[in-house]
Order: sequence, then structure tokens, then C-alpha cells
Amino acid sequence: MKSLIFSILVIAACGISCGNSQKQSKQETVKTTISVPAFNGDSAYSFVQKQVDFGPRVPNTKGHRECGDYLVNKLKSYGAEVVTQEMQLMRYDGVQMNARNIIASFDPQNVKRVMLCAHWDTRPWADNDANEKNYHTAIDGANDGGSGVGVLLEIARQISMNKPQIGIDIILFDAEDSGTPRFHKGQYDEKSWCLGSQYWAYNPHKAGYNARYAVLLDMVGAKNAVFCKESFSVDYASSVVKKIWNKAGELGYAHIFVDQHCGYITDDHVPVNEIARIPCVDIIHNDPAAEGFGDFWHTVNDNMDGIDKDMLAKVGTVMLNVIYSEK
Ligand code: AHN
Ligand code: ZN
Repeated sequence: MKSLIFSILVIAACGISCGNSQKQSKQETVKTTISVPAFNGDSAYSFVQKQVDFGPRVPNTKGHRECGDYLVNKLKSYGAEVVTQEMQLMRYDGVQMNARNIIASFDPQNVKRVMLCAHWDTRPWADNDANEKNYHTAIDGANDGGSGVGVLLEIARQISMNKPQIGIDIILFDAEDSGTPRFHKGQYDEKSWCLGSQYWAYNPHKAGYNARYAVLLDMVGAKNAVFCKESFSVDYASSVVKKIWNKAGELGYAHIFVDQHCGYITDDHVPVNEIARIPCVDIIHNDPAAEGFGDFWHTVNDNMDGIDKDMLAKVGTVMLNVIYSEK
């Protein structure tokens, strides 16, 4: 267990009695210890497994509905105030998707807040697969969808046992990953991604909702994950990028949270930054020295075999250190 120890040394000096034969000196130490809880990688892994066991979380399917119910109940069981936003959102091809954003608030009265988010839906297509025959197969989304939520559920479990000094909102966005597939012959629509977060940004769950900052976790569970400093995050939330990457460095994870800038990525943090105007950082698997998003990305190989509980634990540990240092 890592802990931040703030020691306030109160020394009541000897004052006027100095020089006196019965010199009196009083020394009192007042200690305020803010412990950072230990993130449990096994627990986070089991939360990813649980989601994958529902099957692909594609809007309008049974697996999606059941997993959504599971997430709501799990977050409630950790003492959060949970609200949902049920929406009908139009997919790139005109299909109406029944979607649901899930918002879990801890310590809802606290005006000091940090928002943590991830998408919980999964891609209906493996359109980046090496085998064309798999293009129309829905992916497990163990990493793309499952991992961010798994880390956030473990953070929720930790908060239920040990409150930080700020309020936390965990927002699970739906319908992030139904954007125009590569096999589509017609027009590519950039706005077809991140539909749940766009909806939330235009219609926040509480009027005038605000937070100091937000952090998005996306594809944080692969064995050799590398997170570079994504450009929207740097443009809109540079101090938060610094805070997170510095913390990761202190914890010995500078090889994972690399000090390298990379390109602009369309993800749920864009509406949070540009529409809701809350500075939001995207921690997303994007290795400048390799395949970018990783070879599992939008393929049928994005399954539990690619999930590394130690990576989940490292990302979770960084995030716990970040939120427990807020006061
Ligand atoms: C695009 O490729 C447009 N966006 C990446 C965001 C994403 C997709 N994250 C997970 N799946
Ligand atoms: Zn995706």
C-alpha cells in the first residue's frame, strides 16, 4: 500500500520559559494520512471476464441489455447514486439503436468532483480483421469496451471501502463503437462514433454539471499496452496529462505512459472537451512505435486471451493515485 503522508509538525517552542532551569518543550505531531488503496488486478480482470461472458455488448442485443443491468446493479452495490440515460440513437446506416448511458455518482453532494469514463458497448463488426469473412462478426471487446469498464468497476469497489476527498462520477458511455465500418462503400461519417458521449455532453445528467477534469479509459488491458499523449487531451487538458503521466512515472511506469505526443483520436473525450467543456484526457492504447491501436483492434482477437491483469492493475493504480491525491 502506497501512502501519501502529510505531517504537520506542531512545535510549541519553549517560549518565555527558555533559560529557565525547568525548561519545558512540547512537541506534538499531528498526522493526516491519506492512504491510496491497493488496486486489485484480479478483481478488475474478473469484471472484464464478467462483461465478456454476456457476449458482445452490441446495442439491441440481449447481451447488451443484460450487461447494462449488471453494470447498474454492480455500481449501486458499491453505494453509488446511479442514473441512466436511455436513448434512441441512429447508427451510420439508419438503424435505431436502443442505448443507455450509466452514470454512477459517489459522494454526490461534494462540489469537488472528478469524472472517470469509458465506453461499455462493443463493436458490431470485426472490420479490421485480417480475414474478410470475419468483417460482420461482432467482437468480444474484452479490451475495446471491457477493460476500461473493468478498471472503473474496481475503482468503484475501492471507493466503496475507502472514500477519497473528492466526489467521483463514473460515466459508462454507450454506442461509442458503432461508427462507419471500413467495408461501407458509402460516405464515412466521423460523427457516427461516440454517440452516447455526444448525447451526454448535450444533455448532462445534472443541469450545470461540472468536474475539475475527466479521464477516459479506452483499451487499457493489453499485455504490451503503450499510452502516448493524445493530441486532443494535450490541447484541452495539458495539466491533467502532466498530472497523470508524472504519477505514472513516479510509480515506475514511464515505459507504458510514454512521454511522446501522438495524433488526434476521435473518442468519447472529444464531446466531453468540446461540448461539455470539461477538460478530459484519453488514456488509450496507441503505441507510436508499433501498430497504433494494437493488432487486436476491431478484430475477432479482441478477446480474453489479450487481457493482462497486470496492465489493468498498473492503469488502475495510476488512477487511484491520481484521485486520492485530490483534495
Ligand atoms: C476511431 O478509430 C475513429 N476512433 C477510435 C476510438 C475507438 C474505437 N476506441 C475504441 N474503439
Ligand atoms: Zn473500438
